[in-house]
Amino acid sequence: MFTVGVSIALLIWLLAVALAAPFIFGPWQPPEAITEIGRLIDQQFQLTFLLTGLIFITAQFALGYAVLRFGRKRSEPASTTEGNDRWEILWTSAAAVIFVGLALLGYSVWAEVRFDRAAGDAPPPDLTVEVVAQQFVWNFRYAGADGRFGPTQAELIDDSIGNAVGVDRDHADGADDLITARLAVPVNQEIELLLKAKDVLHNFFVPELRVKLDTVPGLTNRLRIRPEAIGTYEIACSELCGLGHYKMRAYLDVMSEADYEAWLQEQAQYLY
Ligand SMILES: [Cu+2]
Repeated sequence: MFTVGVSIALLIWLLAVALAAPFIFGPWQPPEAITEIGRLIDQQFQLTFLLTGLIFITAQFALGYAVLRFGRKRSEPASTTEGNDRWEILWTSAAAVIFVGLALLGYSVWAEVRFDRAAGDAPPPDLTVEVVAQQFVWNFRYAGADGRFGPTQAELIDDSIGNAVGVDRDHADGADDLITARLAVPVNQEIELLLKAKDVLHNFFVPELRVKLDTVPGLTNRLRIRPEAIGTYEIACSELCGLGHYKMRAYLDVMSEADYEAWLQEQAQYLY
């Protein structure tokens, strides 16, 4: 016959296993990472999941055990406990060490993405593309054959003729700038993305790259990527940016060098 104590302990254990199972058996894994940084982030993620998962399971089983062990029999009088200082100190400091340790480990991965590669220490990029977000479209600008982005002016912005970023076509640097709807890049090259926004906050998110960074009006956020697998990947806006947010997406095409060159030439035909 199950007592209330046994039923509660079993319920706690069952809930703990049911909550942990999807993470252990992994029906919700992210898509495979296509960058070295992506794999570093995955390792960090898995370590965090493993440690916090073990702690979660241990704590829930201990809780169920405590219910069983210290549950009051109806015939006994109620009693109180003062707790155990030694155990309190032990698990509080263990939790502090684990969480601070994870944060320090994660910091080095984060710094690799945000500082070492995005800032001045990084080698010059093989290609720089400007990513300009607006409600509810992504625009990509390539510097063209001269390798220089032309100046932009707000008055020149005209979506109806495809000049979504307001590039000055009369300027020598701006005459050959390409503005495209897809982000094409050659595989295995160092790509620098300059993230900008025309109106509100948006967020550049490509799950396979494991990068997610806000585009902020008035700021240029830099992001370095080096995709290693040819393919097409979805770019989603990951910041609620207005009524059309749900349909704000574009595609990242990682191509062979030859395909990329051909794509660039094809796009240049549509230059106005
Ligand atoms: Cu958006």
